Amino acid sequence: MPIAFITGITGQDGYYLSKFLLEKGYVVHGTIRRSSTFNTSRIEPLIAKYSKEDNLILHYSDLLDSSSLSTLISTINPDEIYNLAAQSHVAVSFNNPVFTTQTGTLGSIALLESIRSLNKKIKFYQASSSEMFGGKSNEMLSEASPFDPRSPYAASKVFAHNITKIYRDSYDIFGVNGILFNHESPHRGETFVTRKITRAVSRISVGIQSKLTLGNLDASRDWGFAGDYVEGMWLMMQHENPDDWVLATGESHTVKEFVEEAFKIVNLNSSDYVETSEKYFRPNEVDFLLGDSQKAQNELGWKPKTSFKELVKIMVESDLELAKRESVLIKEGLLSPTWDNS
Ligand code: NAP
Ligand code: F7E
Repeated sequence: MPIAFITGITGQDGYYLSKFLLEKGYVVHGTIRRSSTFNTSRIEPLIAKYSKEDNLILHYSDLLDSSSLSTLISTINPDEIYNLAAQSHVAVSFNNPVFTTQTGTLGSIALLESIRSLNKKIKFYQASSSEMFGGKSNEMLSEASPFDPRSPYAASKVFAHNITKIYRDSYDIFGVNGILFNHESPHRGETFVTRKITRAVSRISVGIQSKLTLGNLDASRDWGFAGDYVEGMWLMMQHENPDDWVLATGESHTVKEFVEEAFKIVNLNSSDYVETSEKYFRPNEVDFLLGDSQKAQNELGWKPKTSFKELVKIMVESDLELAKRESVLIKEGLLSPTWDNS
């Protein structure tokens, strides 16, 4: 059975990728961070299903603790490493720039060094990002487009991207960069804009929220479904030669369009509920992102399967179920809504 090692297994992509690999028959090892509360809620169903037979094994680690990563790699000796862990929130990276940079850079170099010294046959996937392009023009972006990072987050991703290439070229290591454009799902963190919108729309629809406060409604993103993108990550690791590939849908929509589509699903008019606040504007904005995934389509046979409208519907419908349960808890006095102030 092939063995995968995933950093950031508790995140959105960690959930979809580990599910995908476990269903393929992999043994999956993942790193979790010690926290005062449980942080494994996304992967609980996978733990219940796969951990009894030791197909899913979790280890405490942190990207800032290179010795723990090296010990794990030498003990597990995986076939494939997926480096998904990061402080992945762009706005937060302006508030926590040092932590974001350390996490975004040290983990990748520590893992690559472990591969170089322990076993150069281990394949390495780096979670690169469309944020690296900067988004100042309306052009379609491909693997050949220049990087122009606009946040500490994006700058750290450029380092990790480059060091992966450097190890690939210098030491003949199978290191790939997946340059992924935004991908969302019902498991998306609730402070990213899509999930913030679908959570709010659902709560407004069941009468437990009154407004939705956002920042820049004109920013435009190429939004796909996370479940489609993890398959692309795996396909990159199965390709004959390591390389860099863009995964994107080839469509860009503004935040305003996402908002309008989400409210349409619950038959409400967004202009009755949406307001903007300076609080959610960033010191530097990525205005427009649109990806060209032709190379991945031609070389990996990868294709995005979920349209923009389907994605919004999947997320709103899933959040409606959560909102209905919250509504019951509020009526029973077991939950106090605080989201109108967030
Ligand atoms: P996410 O939901 O924010 O998950 C991030 C993961 O990293 C979580 O498991 C988190 O652990 C872990 N983590 C954070 N800091 C860490 C540290 N110092 N040491 C160890 N683990 C740490 O992100 P995602 O959406 O799944 O994205 C996965 C990766 O793809 C990230 O590297 C992200 O930057 C990149 N990416 C994402 C997108 C996208 O649209 N989703 C697009 C391009 C690239 P906790 O659960 O304990 O916080
Ligand atoms: O913002 C605007 C905001 O935080 C999208 C990460 O996964 O994708 C993600 O980064 C846009 C921005 O994602 C709010 O200004 C308006 O223009 O959902 P987001 P992101 O910054 O695109 C890339 C590819 C990654 O690699 C990252 O890890 O929406 N926006 N109003 C808002 N954004 C947020 N979060 N909250 C608002 O209220």
